[in-house]
Amino acid sequence: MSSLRDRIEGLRKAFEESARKAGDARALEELRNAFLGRKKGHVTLLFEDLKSVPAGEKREAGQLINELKDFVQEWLRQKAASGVASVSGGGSITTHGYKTEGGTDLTLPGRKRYVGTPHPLTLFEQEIERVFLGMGFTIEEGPEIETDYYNFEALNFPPYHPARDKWDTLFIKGDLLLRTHTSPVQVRVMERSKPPIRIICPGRVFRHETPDPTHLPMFMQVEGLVVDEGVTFAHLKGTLEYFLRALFGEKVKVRFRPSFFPFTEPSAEVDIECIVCGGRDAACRVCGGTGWKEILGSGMVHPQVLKNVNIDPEKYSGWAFGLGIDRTAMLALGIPEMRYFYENDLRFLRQFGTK
Ligand code: FA5
Repeated sequence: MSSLRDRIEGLRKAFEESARKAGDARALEELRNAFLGRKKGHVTLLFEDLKSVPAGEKREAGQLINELKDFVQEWLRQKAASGVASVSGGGSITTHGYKTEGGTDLTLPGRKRYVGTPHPLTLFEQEIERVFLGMGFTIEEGPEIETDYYNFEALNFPPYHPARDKWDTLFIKGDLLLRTHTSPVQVRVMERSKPPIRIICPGRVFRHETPDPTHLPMFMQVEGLVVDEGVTFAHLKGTLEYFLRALFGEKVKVRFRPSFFPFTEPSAEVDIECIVCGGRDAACRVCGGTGWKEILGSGMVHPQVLKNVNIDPEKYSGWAFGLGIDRTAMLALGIPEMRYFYENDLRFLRQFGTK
């Protein structure tokens, strides 16, 4: 027993001496292996030798070995906690004693990395496109910076016409302006193609507007245009009702209301039931308590517009619509504020698409 006691005392001194010299994480790790290593560590071997200690002395011997083990472990723990463990270059040890690469603590929980997803308005626009592509429409685009001619004049707004006031325009310079609607794309497409025409044109539009829950100075529209022989208002109504049912479900309540646009005659605006309050909140900031919200303007293409692009109005007729994507999306998704779409708050955006 006394020889075992001497051995333990000798090992403690040897550990203290080596520990004083151990200046970095690698040396500490070596020390740990030398004393606590699972096969040949000094302390491990002492436990092996315990098997041959006479039964009467086993308890005391085991206690002495455990004290040495605790001493070594506690010393290493304190050293690691004091920062030596984070010494860089190759492996290091953590406070838990796990070997790591380049100072990384493998025992810490992982960091969640978020994968980017399309913006909810992009997803909604794709949904709209899917329905119209299914009906044989094709997709066209036009410039966001337009001339007065395409944004107004070709659409039957003569200069100084009072209807221009409805589209509060952001002018750039001279004849150039930020398009106030996607209708100029109708004109560009009709100029370069012959009927039959069946297109939609999604894009950004700009107006000098004060933002509120359902109005923004920059928003998205999708234009639709059909020109062919024998096209009637019934086609317009049937197509838009089919489209809105595909988007909102079979039970959606929709109403057509007479309206005025210089480039369509007759014209109608389409309202959808207020999905935010269901018409039950007199103070609803989305529908103002009416229970309805306008989502699009539409009508039969004015004969003057067809003449402007050299399409014979005696032979051909057409219908068109312009839908607010942001406003329709807010109703479809039950969002009470259109501004949420543009605030880039990840807590809002992560609710859409794949997480
Ligand atoms: C137009 O812009 C016409 N060009 C629509 C049209 C096209 C009529 C083809 C006939 C034929 P209006 O200004 O009403 O019309 O806008 C159409 C839709 O855009 C609105 O119903 C609404 O959904 C959306 N919208 C209008 N102003 C804003 C705004 N400030 N913020 C967000 N959405 C808006």
